[in-house]
Amino acid sequence: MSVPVVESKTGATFPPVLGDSQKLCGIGLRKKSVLGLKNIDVYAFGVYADENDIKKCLGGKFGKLSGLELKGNKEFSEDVLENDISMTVSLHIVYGRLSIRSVRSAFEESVGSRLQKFGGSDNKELLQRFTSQFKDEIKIPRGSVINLSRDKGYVLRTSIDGQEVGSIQSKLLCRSILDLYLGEEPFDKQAKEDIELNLASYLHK
Ligand code: DAO
Ligand code: DAO
Ligand code: DAO
Repeated sequence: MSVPVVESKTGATFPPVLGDSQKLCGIGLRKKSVLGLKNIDVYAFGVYADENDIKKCLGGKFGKLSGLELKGNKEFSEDVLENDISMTVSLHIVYGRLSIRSVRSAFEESVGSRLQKFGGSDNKELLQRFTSQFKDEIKIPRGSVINLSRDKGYVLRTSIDGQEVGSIQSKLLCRSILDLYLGEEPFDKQAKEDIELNLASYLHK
């Protein structure tokens, strides 16, 4: 993708490249049902990945397969999640009344279930250390951009509107967060397919 991509329902606009090497692979929408009554759009998201990392980490194993053969290939998506590939998920907040309290509880539900799935039972401390950073006075108005980046060495770095708010080295946490978008039960299935197809295309460039 070489021009900004606009998410049609929300108008959120994603630059084609982040930093100097991460390319936009696909966009989607995170919804949440409230009390089983209505679905609210919480944020639009874009997933970015470093093309060179993809080639370096996965080219040997998957480079000979065509895009079609890689589509829906579980091992390929698993390896994208597991390897030391620089990636960013960029969240563009569209819900206008987001409180830190609801971020904290959504996080515990979505990320917490993955921490349990991939890390076993004893991750309460990691989760708590993490959510304790979500201070009540932080404001996340509509239009805020939260970037969650997996840097080299499985460091998860978080920024809000370009201001770094924290970083933590945890392969498990990186994996659990990316799993929300690229795992077996993604927030947006169509987005996951688009992202995987683009990731696969980097192998052949
Ligand atoms: O106002 O109670 C409400 C509904 C809020 C839903 C919030 C979902 C939060 C999703 C996580 C956002 C992460 C930035
Ligand atoms: O959509 O369920 C979800 C969770 C996505 C990850 C949320 C990360 C929120 C980071 C907010 C930082 C505030 C200090
Ligand atoms: O305890 O080592 C530490 C510092 C942890 C900083 C965590 C910052 C969390 C920012 C929110 C990220 C949401 C994915």
